[in-house]
Amino acid sequence: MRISILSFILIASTLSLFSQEKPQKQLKYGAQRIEKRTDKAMQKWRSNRFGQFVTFGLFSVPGGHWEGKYYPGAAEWIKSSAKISDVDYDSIRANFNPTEFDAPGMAKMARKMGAKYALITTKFHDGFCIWPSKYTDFDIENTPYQKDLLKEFIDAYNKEGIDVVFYYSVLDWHHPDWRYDIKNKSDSLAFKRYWDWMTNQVEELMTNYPTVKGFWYDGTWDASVKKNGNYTWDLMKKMQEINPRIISGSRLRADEYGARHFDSNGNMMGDYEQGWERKLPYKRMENDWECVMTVPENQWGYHSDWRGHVKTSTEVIEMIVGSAAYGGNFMLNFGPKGDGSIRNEEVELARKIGNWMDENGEMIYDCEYADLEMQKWGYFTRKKNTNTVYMAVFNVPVDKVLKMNLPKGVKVDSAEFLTVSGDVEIEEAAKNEFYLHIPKRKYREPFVIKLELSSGNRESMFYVAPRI
Ligand code: FHN
Repeated sequence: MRISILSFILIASTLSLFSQEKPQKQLKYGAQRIEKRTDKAMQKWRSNRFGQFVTFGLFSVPGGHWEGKYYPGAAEWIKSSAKISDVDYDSIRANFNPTEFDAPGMAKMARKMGAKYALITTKFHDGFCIWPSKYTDFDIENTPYQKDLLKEFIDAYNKEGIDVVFYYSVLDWHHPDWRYDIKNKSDSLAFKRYWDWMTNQVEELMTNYPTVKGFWYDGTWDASVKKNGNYTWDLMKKMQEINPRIISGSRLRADEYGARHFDSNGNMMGDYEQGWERKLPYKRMENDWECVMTVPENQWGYHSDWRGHVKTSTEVIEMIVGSAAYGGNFMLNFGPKGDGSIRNEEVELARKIGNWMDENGEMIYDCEYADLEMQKWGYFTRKKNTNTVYMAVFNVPVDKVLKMNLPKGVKVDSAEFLTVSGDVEIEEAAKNEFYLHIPKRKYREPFVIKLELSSGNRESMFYVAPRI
């Protein structure tokens, strides 16, 4: 008896220990808000769902080769991987002349691919700026090209109705005041100078290109940034002062304890989760999020010699769908060549994706997580704040029967192919279980079925979409 009382006390105290909420820290530089942003700018960002990432800069010239040697790593890192001296790297700048950079052509290609927003590397880790910056000579103005490439890009993309976001690397291999860590007073002073310089550049970008919708910061993982979380807060506030609608991902931020992306209380810092690089969550997400993806395994800047697996259009389409299905955005990277032209593989890929998006984009744009049990044949998305649900079918069962379990009381009122011909027959096979019979033939491409769902006699619909 004594033992059982003792064990009871032990179990009870253990349980109460687990049920206790983690003590929250008082943070000065943590998350700015807990809930999602609801303003128009963020709603637009969210409804975009699919975008184009453009990685372009001096590194696009060597394209993964230096002094006759092939470097298999990410081509945009060649300065670091080939240990190129500052002087040698600067010789690329002195000859940089991307005369084939056809911004209007690229923008048209992006629009036809279905991209609703685009991202471009304004300054990569190498520190080179693709706009004429009054804060550095290491910029496009000091190349044979001379013209403002960033302006060409943003004007052309905006003209095609595409929003533009700026990639900006905080890490800077070129600036003398950049520090990886802060070990003494002099590091601290240098890093402060660097941060002020960088803030000026951001202000310059926001002032000179006022239609920019957001900033995509990168290279924020070093100790210098983590030890100065307040700087990241200040930069965020500065941007909001200039443009209250500006959107910034979680990569910029660190709190006073050095926690990145999510503060020490677990709350996201920034407007969307920016950690999904070359991977997707494939689960319900609390926050807005975005995946950025390369075409080969890990090449962002132009590499003349792609080795290993190169993604097919079907794979990419599945990722676009897989992102929308879990309430996220998807960005596909393009790495123009050193002369500014786009490689054929990327042109072809964009064309194939565009064909599919043109017919099926209805299930991507302005769509959200459907809150339905995903099935082996593919993914559900749901048109925002409606009971219109889409099924994207990637794996067609041999018997051509698409099964689904729906929440209690939910019914399939109608089901029809979005673009392929033929009828879809609805069978209510069991309680909460529906079978869709599709024509018995070969399906060569992923296809979409549009459903109208209802909750029968129940008063409320099966899912009350959050009004975001
Ligand atoms: O180091 C970069 C890399 O080159 C590329 O730009 C990616 C894109 O998300 N970001 C960094 C690594 O996280």
